[in-house]
Amino acid sequence: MLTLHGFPYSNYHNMVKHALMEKGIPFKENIAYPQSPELNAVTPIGKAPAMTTEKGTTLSESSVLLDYLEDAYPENPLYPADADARAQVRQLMKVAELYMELPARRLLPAFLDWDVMDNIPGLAEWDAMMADTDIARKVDADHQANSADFMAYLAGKAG
Ligand SMILES: N[C@@H](CCC(=O)N[C@@H](CS)C(=O)NCC(=O)O)C(=O)O
Repeated sequence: MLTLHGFPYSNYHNMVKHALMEKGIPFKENIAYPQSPELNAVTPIGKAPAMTTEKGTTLSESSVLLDYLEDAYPENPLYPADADARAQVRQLMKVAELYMELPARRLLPAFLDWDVMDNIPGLAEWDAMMADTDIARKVDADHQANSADFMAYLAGKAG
């Protein structure tokens, strides 16, 4: 059985876990924290999540894991069938990762100091934008859940 390695409060871990659950793929969850011996044993960079496939291959990077699940388990697709629409979903995933999650992640230390948070201009507008998790559906004609939904939604949760 496929194993997902990571920890429950990781947004990246949860992107992949949501995809596994939505697609109905049986999996084991191995709770492992960044840079721990358990995680370092299955991924060269020690970040969560990582995955051990049914063939025993170890993989890391959440977008790679999402693509792998779609390729290996095509039932209950999380990407549209049309190549252009698929590219648009992947575009949203990339935008969510590079320009939403990674900048938002820099704010995490500020959670330790609420005065800092109160003084960040535009934070309320950012939160409102991130609450609109339907962004991926706007380019997905069949209005089914897709991998960009999970990536955009959980990128928002990280901030
Ligand atoms: N680009 C990676 C990022 C994963 C990542 O940063 N995971 C965090 C946990 S949410 C982590 O392991 N951080 C510890 C570290 O960077 O050493 C992915 O998409 O999987």
